[in-house]
Amino acid sequence: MVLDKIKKPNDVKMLTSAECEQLAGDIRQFLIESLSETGGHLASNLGAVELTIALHRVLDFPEDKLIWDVGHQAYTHKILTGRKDQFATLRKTGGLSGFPKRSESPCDAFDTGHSSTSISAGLGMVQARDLKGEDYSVISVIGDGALTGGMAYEALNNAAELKKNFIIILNDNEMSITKNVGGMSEYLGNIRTASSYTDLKVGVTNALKKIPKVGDSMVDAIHKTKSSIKQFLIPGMLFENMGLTYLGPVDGHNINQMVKVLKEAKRKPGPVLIHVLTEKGRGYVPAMRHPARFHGAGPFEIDTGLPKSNGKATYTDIFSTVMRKFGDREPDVVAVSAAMVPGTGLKRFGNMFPERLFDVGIAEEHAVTFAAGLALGGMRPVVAVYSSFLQRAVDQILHDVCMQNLPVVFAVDRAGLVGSDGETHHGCFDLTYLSMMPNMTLMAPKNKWELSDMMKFAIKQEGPVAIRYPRGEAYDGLEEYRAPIEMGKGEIIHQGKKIALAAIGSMVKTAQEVCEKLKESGCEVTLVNMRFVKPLDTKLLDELSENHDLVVTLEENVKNGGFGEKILEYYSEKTQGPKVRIVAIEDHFVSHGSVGDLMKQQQMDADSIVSRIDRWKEELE
Ligand SMILES: Cc1ncc(C[n+]2csc(CCOP(=O)(O)OP(=O)(O)O)c2C)c(N)n1
Repeated sequence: MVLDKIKKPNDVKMLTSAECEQLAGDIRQFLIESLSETGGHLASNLGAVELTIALHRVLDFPEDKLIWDVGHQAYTHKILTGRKDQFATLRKTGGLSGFPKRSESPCDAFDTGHSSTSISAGLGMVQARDLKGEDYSVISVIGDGALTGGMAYEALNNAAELKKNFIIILNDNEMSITKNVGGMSEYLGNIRTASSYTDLKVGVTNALKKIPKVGDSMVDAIHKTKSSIKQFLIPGMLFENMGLTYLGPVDGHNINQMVKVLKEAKRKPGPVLIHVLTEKGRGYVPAMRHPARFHGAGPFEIDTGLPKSNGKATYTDIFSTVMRKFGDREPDVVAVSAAMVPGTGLKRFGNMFPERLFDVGIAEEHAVTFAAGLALGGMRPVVAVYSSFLQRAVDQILHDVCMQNLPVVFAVDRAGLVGSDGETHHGCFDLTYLSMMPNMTLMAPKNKWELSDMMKFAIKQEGPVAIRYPRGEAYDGLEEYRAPIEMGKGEIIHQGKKIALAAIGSMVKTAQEVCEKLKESGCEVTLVNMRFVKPLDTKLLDELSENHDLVVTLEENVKNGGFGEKILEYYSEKTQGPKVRIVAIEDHFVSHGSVGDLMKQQQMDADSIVSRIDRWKEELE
């Protein structure tokens, strides 16, 4: 195998062109086999194999800086920089990250995970390089999906202004996670179509040039006009008009062609955009047929492409079912997604009510303000976004929704620790950033029934409401606790004394385990499901203070500004009250791994919490 010759960065430069072709095949085989065991972003990586090889033929690592947008397509880069042997640990606790990490390799120039940052980061490096008088290449690779994100345009605008040597590669596979959306995507589609006439265009230009005396000036004139003929002759006019040199479109599976264009781009002064056409899932039929399913896949059977395990209903499934019911019964309900229709469970709603689902692209900020407009127009928008991506839209939630007290429901999926995607994707800040906003109502369900009940409650409110729920299997315990949802009211699940566990959302299940363990050791403990982070059930907190010395709060969120701190603050204003101890994520970023392992690391699993409570009890005695 040619792949065996690749041991360290830059080894790929020693190969012949023919060996590079074989290397691409070897890497594909390796990725399919390895990811069938570990799971990972298969389809995007299969599409970027030749592109990455070409980049590694031209660039020197670690001197040159290569920035991968989102970073989910950087597996070949990891392989070519000596990390192949760690792939069995991909996305596992203590193992290789699924995204670029500067801490993992000096060849990873910038940590990514959230979309559309690569051009900004690259441009910053370019500017720093020139200020320091240094000499290296900076290349940002951005997908057509990531190019739907606003930051990418802000950065392109700035790149055109700064006029620095900078290469941007647009990896265009016509797909975001699902089919890409929007006007830019359509524009790129037109270039693709026009490019099938490349030979004809060259022919036309050459023919014009041959016309004696006027030929050359005619070609020049066409270049200077804004006519559609120009688009026919020069694709990428939009980028050219902005001040970037456009090269392409280039076949993203032809290594030699890409090497040639990359070398040309390095020679050109100013910012250059290379438009590369690739195919998502290339080389593995199930991924080519179902690129969305293989965007971020769990372990799968290689022969069939089917997942190795089929779990129980997830919170996303429950949300999906409720939305379908809303679709039938509530004609004003509309749904907004930022490029995550299948992931957030909106696919079925979209199939049934296509005119009421809006996929706005990877544009969380726009999604939220767009929803504000929908609400003002009399609709009942539900914005379904992953917790970590909603961070992008903090100001839009605050300024455009909360300040005007608009009835927008935020379905905040993947809240808490998400596991293998790691620190860029953990949704552990939302309780903090959502609870600080005036007018916001903030809830988290303890189990699958409560999510459904909370959704029905939320859609009836006259102001903004956020419901946050975790990734994965929905808890189906505590079914008998289904008192109607009332604004700002929690529920007592088990009445004890002295110690109370006040839990929110996913931590109610953990608190239930803690409660059982404490009861076994003879401790009479109270278990409360708070339901609301905002407004807090202060009446219930007052009741707890009457016969409890210690209130332990439990949340899957950072401690800073979270649920526990709110309870602590509430009691701190009383002359007398129980001691409060907070179980939450401390002031650090949490890496990737299984959720179980990560919860242990954070001392947030039931056993660790029991030990902590034992210590806290001793401190109080
Ligand atoms: C801010 C943000 N929102 C959503 C996502 C989820 N996400 C990851 S990759 C992706 C699609 C990216 O499409 P593209 O850039 O074309 O890359 P491809 O996978 O097609 O190679 C999305 C929506 C994200 N990473 N960041």
